[in-house]
Amino acid sequence: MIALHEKHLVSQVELVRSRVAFAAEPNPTVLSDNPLGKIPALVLNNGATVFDSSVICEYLDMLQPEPRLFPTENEARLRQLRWHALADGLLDALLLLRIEAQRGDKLDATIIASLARKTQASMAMLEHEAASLTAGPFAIAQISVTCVLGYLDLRYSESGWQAAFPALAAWYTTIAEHPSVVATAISDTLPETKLPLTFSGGAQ
Ligand SMILES: N[C@@H](CCC(=O)N[C@@H](CS)C(=O)NCC(=O)O)C(=O)O
Repeated sequence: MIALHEKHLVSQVELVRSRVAFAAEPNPTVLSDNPLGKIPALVLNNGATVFDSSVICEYLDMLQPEPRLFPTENEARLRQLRWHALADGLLDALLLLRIEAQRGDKLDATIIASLARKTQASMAMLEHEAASLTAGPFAIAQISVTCVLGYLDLRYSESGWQAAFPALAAWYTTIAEHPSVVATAISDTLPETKLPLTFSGGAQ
């Protein structure tokens, strides 16, 4: 959604609210658009579907080259793809951690510890590289990192990520005012669950 706003293409897309959950029966409508049962999925006028979010963003670059989300120059492209992979994998780990943590007495402490360790290491790497990450244009990597930080605020509000990773937090404060980020602010009515994740500063 942030990318659609950046490209000024929101008015050309019909938004459909879809309910999905990893630990539940897949939503049949979503499944018919994306066999992985995940959102987002984009259905084109000719009926073809495009997923996942990074492929949708590549498609938006084809439709509307500016502002560019995926640089064409090799080195800049590789940097963006690497940060995007990191942010995307981090978000997957945070989603899995939440699912595992909510399994009550069936939860697996080894899985929780492993995911917590990976999220700590990933955040530490983003913090370490924050100067170059945040100096760049607002492209695919910066959008993915914005989504992860927004998710941390939504679901892991007690993780202390802002104190542990101050450079990322300072950047997020300014980027949260960006029109495309304001327009897509996440809100949810689900009750807040205390999740087992506390970040520590610096170290991986
Ligand atoms: N890497 C994928 C992740 C998509 C994803 O995990 N979406 C979640 C919602 S935020 C979902 O649809 N979960 C349902 C499921 O895993 O069954 C992307 O960027 O599109």
